Amino acid sequence: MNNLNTQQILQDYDRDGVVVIRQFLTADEVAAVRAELERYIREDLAGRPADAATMEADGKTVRNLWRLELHNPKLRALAEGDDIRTLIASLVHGEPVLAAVETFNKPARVGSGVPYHQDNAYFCRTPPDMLTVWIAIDPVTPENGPVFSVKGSHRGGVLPTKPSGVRGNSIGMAEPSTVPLKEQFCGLLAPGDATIHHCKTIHHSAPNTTDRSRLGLLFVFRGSHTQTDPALKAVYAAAATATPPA
Ligand SMILES: O=C(O)CCC(=O)C(=O)O
Repeated sequence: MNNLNTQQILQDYDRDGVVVIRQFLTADEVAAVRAELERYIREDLAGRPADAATMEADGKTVRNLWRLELHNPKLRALAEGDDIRTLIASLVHGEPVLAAVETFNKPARVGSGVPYHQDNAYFCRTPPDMLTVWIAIDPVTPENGPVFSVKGSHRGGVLPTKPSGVRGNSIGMAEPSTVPLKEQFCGLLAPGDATIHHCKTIHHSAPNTTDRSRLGLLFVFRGSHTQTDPALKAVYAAAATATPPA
């Protein structure tokens, strides 16, 4: 990881609920992640349970890999590196627990969009000390479906939801944000750059209609002091049953 200005990261994250960190992974780490993901899809995925992946509508291209913290020791070890844990501890206000390692592949031409949502509608934790580190493995451009976030939205509650019918993103917001796209934070990233977003930050992304994929690797952490919120969990369970992820 690059030398970090932790104070600046904390300040931006607290204010906006999303922060960008350039060169979070080195070029060598990005190359190793890409090679490992390609190998995993080619050699291991068929032997994993159905909930290890969500496919795009073509039925053959990977939209998401899930539960890599269980299925892939190399990627788990990367997420659990000391530098990352130290940074995350200050953002989740406690001891970080790695909750998930996953991908949003957004493949060329067939990569689907992600509806407006807040992650805590899925994570259901209280207090909401949970976040996602979203690491670009491919360049993220205005054209290939960058993640847009509504700055400051983490300071409100979890807004009303509705089942989205989108495989891999079963629960969306009942109403999209009224903040115009041009005022939202747009995560334009070079390979190795990352964003970190709070679990209540409203975000979404468009389909990828370009000829280049937009692969993102995600590390999700929670503070060890967080608990499941039963009310949020009941709403999520109903949506996940209506649209199973795999
Ligand atoms: O990668 C995307 O397009 C969406 C990612 C997302 O929803 C998330 O990081 O929680």
